Amino acid sequence: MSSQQKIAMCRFCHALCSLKVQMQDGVAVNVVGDKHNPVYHGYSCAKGRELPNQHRHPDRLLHSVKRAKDGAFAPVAFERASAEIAARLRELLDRYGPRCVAMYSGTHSFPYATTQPMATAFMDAIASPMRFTSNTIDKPGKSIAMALHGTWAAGAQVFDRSDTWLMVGTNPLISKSGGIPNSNPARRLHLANKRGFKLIVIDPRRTEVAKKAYLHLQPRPGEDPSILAGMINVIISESLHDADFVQNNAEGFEQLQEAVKPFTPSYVEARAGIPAQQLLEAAQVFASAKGGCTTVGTGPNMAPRGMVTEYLSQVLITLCGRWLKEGESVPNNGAMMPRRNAKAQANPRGPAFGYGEKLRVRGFTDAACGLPINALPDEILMPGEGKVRALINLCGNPVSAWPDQEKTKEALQALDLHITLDWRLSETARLADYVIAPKLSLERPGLSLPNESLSFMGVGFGYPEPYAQYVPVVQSTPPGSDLIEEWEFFYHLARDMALPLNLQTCYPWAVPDPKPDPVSLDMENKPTTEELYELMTAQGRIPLAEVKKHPHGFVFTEPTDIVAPKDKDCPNRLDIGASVVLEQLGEIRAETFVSAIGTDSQASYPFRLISRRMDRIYNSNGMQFEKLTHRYPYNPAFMHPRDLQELQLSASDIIEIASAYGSILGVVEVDDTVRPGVISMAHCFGGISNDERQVRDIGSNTGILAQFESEYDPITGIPRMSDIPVKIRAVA
Ligand SMILES: Nc1nc2c(c(=O)[nH]1)N[C@H]1C(S)=C(S)[C@@H](COP(=O)(O)OP(=O)(O)OC[C@H]3O[C@@H](n4cnc5c(=O)[nH]c(N)nc54)[C@H](O)[C@@H]3O)O[C@H]1N2
Ligand SMILES: Nc1nc2c(c(=O)[nH]1)N[C@H]1C(S)=C(S)[C@@H](COP(=O)(O)OP(=O)(O)OC[C@H]3O[C@@H](n4cnc5c(=O)[nH]c(N)nc54)[C@H](O)[C@@H]3O)O[C@H]1N2
Ligand code: SF4
Ligand SMILES: [Mo]
Repeated sequence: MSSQQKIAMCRFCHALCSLKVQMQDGVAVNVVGDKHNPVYHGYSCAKGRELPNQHRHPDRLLHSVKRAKDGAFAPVAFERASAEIAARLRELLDRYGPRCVAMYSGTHSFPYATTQPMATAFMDAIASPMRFTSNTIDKPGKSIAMALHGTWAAGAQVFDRSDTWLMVGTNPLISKSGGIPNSNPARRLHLANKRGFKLIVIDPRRTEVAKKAYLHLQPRPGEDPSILAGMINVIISESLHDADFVQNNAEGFEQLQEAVKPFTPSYVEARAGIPAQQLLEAAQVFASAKGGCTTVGTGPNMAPRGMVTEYLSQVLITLCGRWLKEGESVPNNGAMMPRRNAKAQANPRGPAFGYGEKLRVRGFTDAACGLPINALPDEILMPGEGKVRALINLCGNPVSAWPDQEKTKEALQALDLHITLDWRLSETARLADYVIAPKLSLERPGLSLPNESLSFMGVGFGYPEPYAQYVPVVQSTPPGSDLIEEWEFFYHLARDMALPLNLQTCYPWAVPDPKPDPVSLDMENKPTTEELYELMTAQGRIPLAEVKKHPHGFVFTEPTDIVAPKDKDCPNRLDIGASVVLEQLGEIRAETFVSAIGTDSQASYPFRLISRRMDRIYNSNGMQFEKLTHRYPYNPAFMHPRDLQELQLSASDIIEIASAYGSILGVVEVDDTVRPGVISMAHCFGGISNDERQVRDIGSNTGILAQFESEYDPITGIPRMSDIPVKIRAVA
């Protein structure tokens, strides 16, 4: 027996934590966080510690599989699968044109630096515009708001140097999502609080992060646009804003001032169910701080008018001048990404929506958030020219994750060709014609580049310091297996279809200026992952070879860059008065609402179901592990004890939860952190059907309570996935 220690990069989720692995005879047996890592500082979570079990999981696919005529799956050699898929795609493309092949990229296309660029190169090669990602059922309002408002060349202030932050419907201590940087967020918040930091959280639930906040506003869900408009109103009326910054760098101030005027503290109190005094305090604390920004999470994006919430959060940053100014040091001037051209000026604004591909349903077009998933099931189901006939599902699980499970299943079953890339037979993979089996994280090299690129996706994302890490392969694939990295799937497919591949070496959300020319790949001699990593980091400030010298990761602070002054002739301004948003504020003000704290017992749907994440589950990943599900193998319906008492319900009772579109069963859990009138439930549970006999074992799919056609954002298409009006009935 030989034992050894190695460094790994976890890719169970997008946080890319650095781990120390105990090896036994060449196989990982145990992992813990790497204490010597300069940004993760030894952090790991229960999911990450399951990596060794994931690699030897009995349900893991050790080779690709193909559906036979009788519906059963049989193993198929990867190269054979690729050749067969190539032939079928060629046939479809020749007959129906490029639009008949669509791709959906799910969450696990993110952690591997090579996946999305190669997938994009393939879609470019077949000239199909039909590229969808999970972004439009996540935080699509963010990309639209940033396009409307504009971005700042020097970037925003970062968490570790700030003395306040406003987090709206995000819980980064659990989700490792925005607000607090996702490398050991608990440590970063702890250090911040020790130096007197004032965190402000807006969330209908007293979340893990809200418990550590200076101020927690616990409103009715869906009222964030009013709350933020109210805060802006207070800030402007009390002249707490950075008038110089606004004067020199923004436009639309007067229109904004006018539009937020009706959102008085007492109006917001009546509407959102938070004390007016709290709103005043939140505005004053935020605006009078020396520095700090705002981050909006999935909750408000999934509630109605999420784009308005996102936009107003950008406005708060600009109004208070929280973008990096001339002469300040740049916290992250790029590590594996190009050196940031940090100037104290706005970037030129591009279009936010209404361009590119026109979809056949509901008037959708391409937009800053990407093509709306909302349209994809109909694009598959609707006959006629342009119908989507083949789908490549790249590391996603639509059956579990998309709203309206029935329609999603119906669409997937209507495809002529469905390929899923997944390590297991997910609910979606079970409907596929081919399931391509990938290598897992310990079997492939790792790069922190995807996480670094996130800082361009929104304020409060990515690394706040120029950190980089490269991690070599930790263990080899199991004997007898036939596994690939996702990029290899696209490479082989292109080669089998005799197509060239031009690799864009940056992410669509983080295109440097000037944009690098795509690199045409050698289609005779297959590149290695290492060679692709070289290409992806070729424009980086720090060469990959230098990064490789630091196995525990490194923060490349030298040399520090200083924000340069604005160009003399710079015409760009940040827009804080976009009419598409301000018009919606008018519509909101015209709405009737129930001014009651708690449930609206008169309404036919008196409760509101809100979204959340659970610590031990990552969307549809985690349920497969006994160690992660011993407490909750299902998704409980978390409710306030007062509501339960009124309904004469207790913990573990089964209830029916019905929205206007569908109903599911839930298992009651008592939780006094949830606002009365609200039910908090996680998604992606419940398997392939809404089977009442199994609710205590596998839970239920909250996507069934949402629907694509009725209530959705007209630009991003995101359906109402949080703040869903529901009614409850006890089930015997
Ligand atoms: N009701 C409701 N619905 C929601 C949400 C909500 O809050 N409420 N959240 C939404 C959000 S934010 C998102 S992002 C979407 C997620 O939507 P999806 O991305 O479609 O769903 P996931 O479950 O994350 O799917 C990831 C799949 O990748 C597989 N996988 C894991 N590791 C690998 C790997 O290394 N390689 C490959 N090829 N596959 C791998 C997993 O087994 C899983 O099947 O769901 C959305 N749906
Ligand atoms: N452990 C774990 N981590 C994950 C995931 C996971 O499934 N599990 N999923 C990953 C994915 S795909 C994503 S996109 C990120 C998401 O990361 P986050 O956006 O941080 O997601 P949540 O933790 O669900 O936090 C959303 C919060 O919004 C609140 N909320 C719901 N509706 C409203 C509303 O109308 N208004 C306000 N103000 N708040 C509301 C909820 O109570 C919840 O606390 O997390 C990622 N990380
Ligand atoms: S937070 Fe994410 S990356 Fe870090 S150990 Fe947990 S699952 Fe892995
Ligand atoms: Mo997500």
